[in-house]
Amino acid sequence: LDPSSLPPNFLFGTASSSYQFEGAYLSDGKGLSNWDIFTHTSGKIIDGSNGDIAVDQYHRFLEDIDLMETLGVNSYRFSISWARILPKGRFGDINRAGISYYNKLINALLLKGIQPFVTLTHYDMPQELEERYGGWLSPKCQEDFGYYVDICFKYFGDRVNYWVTFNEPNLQVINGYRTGESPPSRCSSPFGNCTHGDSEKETFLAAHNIILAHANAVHIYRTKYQKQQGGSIGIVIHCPWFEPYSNSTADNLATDRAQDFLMNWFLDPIIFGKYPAEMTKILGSAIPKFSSNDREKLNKGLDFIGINHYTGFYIQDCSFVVCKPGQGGSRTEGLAQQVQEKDGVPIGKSSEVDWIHVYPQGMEKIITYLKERYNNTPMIITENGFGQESYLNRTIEEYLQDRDRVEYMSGYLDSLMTAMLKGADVRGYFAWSLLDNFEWGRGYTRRFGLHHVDYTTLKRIPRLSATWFKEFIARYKVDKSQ
Ligand code: GCO
Repeated sequence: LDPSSLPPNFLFGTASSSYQFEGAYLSDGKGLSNWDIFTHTSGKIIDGSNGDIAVDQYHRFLEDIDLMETLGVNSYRFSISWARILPKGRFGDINRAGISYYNKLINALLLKGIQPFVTLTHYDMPQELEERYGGWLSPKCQEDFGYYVDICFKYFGDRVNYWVTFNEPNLQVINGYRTGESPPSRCSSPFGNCTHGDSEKETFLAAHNIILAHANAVHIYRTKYQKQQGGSIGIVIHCPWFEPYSNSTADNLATDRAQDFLMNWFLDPIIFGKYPAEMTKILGSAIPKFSSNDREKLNKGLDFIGINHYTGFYIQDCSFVVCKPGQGGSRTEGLAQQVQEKDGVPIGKSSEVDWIHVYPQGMEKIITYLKERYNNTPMIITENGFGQESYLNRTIEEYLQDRDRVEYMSGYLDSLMTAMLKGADVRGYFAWSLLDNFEWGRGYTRRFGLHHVDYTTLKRIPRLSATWFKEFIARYKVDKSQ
């Protein structure tokens, strides 16, 4: 493992998101977001918790930046809370205190030589927009998003070199409109307490509106700001690695479909102006169409691909096995089932988190796949990380000795560097996450931090992995300064 193979100006950072970190959910004029409403609805979050306080980064950002300085990172990925800037979306005023908070955060980062890497929305939106017209189901949201991002570019863009429009919109729409695990909590089958909806259509409609909102945001940035501000703009996609279950043609084709129905679904339109052929063929009228005007805007609609990569799955074709809907087994999921075991053997070492198996080869494979499909468009690993489950009831000391996380990160970084040595254009790596934080439906039961958070005092304590990451970055720096 030799970080010296990484190019100069490689971004090293940790990632976070506003709802998972900030807290201060009613402070200084912030409006309510769809996540505020969702977590305050009973039965949605496993431990009954919410992000009202989260890890209180809103009040503790200076302390957190000190932790980053100690790590030696040169970038911080965070998201802006849309409802903190526009409490009622475009149907109300700009919240000056919100602007001032992000200005303080950005300036404090820059003072320590840490580049802000800004996600414009990480799953959250003002609740007002959900209520007025059903959020992303309405094309009107494209204009709302345009209005919002223009404000962000205008107020912060002079100091921000990296913008991400959406975080994992592929998971956002699946969780919001198919499984109901996220707001607006609509789902196909009435299990749990989600609202029954026509998820076969809604998932693709919401995705379509998000793709067009992305294109519109990029258009605004490119025409009004990019030249003078000089930054770049991209999108972050949830990208696990899919490995064919067997070497049969059927499983290979199913794997292609699984990739289409999860990642290329967003990346193909943004880069090539159209949905993957296989999706259009299988879905017919269930997937909306792009007009020629849309296609124009979509053409090469990003400067980099943000990759959130954690794990790998095997993919099985559904003609020969009984597939489970929700894991790829339905028509709208491409009839390609995701499983993590073959003949009882998991794809990689199991971790405490059910969906994460440690499969470091997946990092090189996914990067190489995207490099080939998208002509080596610059890529940035915007998230990679390892979780601990709190039901195992450890002592703090035990949580701090996170050897498994160190092993995970070093394996994945190794695999990343191998892909780069073979020519992949990767520009950065962000670990999820700086601190333990609010893990969506899992509340505070799952810990992803390089630093442990004591939830009674909110004290941050570095884990072994923080020290390890710090030493890794230091080796890179020494080499680059020679
Ligand atoms: C995302 C992720 C993060 C999670 C992380 C660990 O969408 O970017 O959901 O917010 O906390 O992936 O599961």
